[in-house]
Amino acid sequence: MTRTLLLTGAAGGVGTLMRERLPSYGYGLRLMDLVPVDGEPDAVTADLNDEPALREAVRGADAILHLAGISLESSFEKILHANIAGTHAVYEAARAEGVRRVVLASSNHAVGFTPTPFDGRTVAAADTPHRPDSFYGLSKCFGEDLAQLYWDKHGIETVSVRIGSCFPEPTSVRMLSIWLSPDDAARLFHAALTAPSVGHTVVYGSSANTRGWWDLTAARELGYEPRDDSERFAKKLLADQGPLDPANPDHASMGGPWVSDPPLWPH
Ligand code: NAI
Ligand code: 15L
Repeated sequence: MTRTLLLTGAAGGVGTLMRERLPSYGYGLRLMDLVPVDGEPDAVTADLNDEPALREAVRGADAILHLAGISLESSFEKILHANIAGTHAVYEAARAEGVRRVVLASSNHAVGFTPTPFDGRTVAAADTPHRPDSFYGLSKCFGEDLAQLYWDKHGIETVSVRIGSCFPEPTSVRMLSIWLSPDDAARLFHAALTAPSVGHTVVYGSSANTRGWWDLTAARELGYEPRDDSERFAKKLLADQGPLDPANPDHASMGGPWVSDPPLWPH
């Protein structure tokens, strides 16, 4: 049976990659974004904080993949509106409309000040306290805690995915360790949408990277089986950029250069 999935942030980078992939897993996609979605006249064009529009988009959905929001650093006020109030609005709409499963796009920047594991050990989601590296990262911490609240209080289940770098290819040496290929992202989101009894589970979202920093056990327990590895990009990236250096403050934490100079949202 087709499951109706609301995809917020459908016009964005990950949203576009998932629109191309998730239908083959049997989902009927309902799309929403602040801006029109190319070639999708039925998509809902609205702010997450437009309650009637959001309620209508959520109504009848079986689950929500919540990707919408500011995906880089911005002023606290803008982050507050899009990521904090916006994510709260998604959970309120889910509660009001009886949606029982959300997959939440959290980020590695929720824990960006965690030291880079140069010792070769991997970091597990459950062991990592929040150490945001930006207001953006802070909003992802909020999202994870909000998901916990809506599970404990309202029985809405969430998998919070601390996504690494989800792009067609890694573009930095740091990304070799945290790359989530688009195909693996679809595998992971599908596992998160269908695994039984997740309560609120936090997982890291990366491919099976040779240089990976994260223990993917929690994601694998949902049924995720990553198939990609960034290693095929390593030779060129290392030749261009050199290896990560523990003495370089922009390499010393998992958030990379975000700890000192996060990329800014352009709008
Ligand atoms: P993106 O910036 O390409 O897409 C975000 C979309 O959200 C945009 O289309 C934008 O119009 C929409 N949006 C922003 N504010 C909105 C609002 N108030 N109401 C409705 N829609 C709004 O970001 P990307 O790369 O696709 O990321 C998707 C999600 O995954 C984001 O939540 C991001 O923080 C998260 N993430 C992405 C990573 C990546 O590597 N691409 C890594 C970690 C987390
Ligand atoms: C994120 O959370 C951002 O949304 C994405 O644009 C990348 O910068 C990614 O993290 C990353 O750390 O590479």
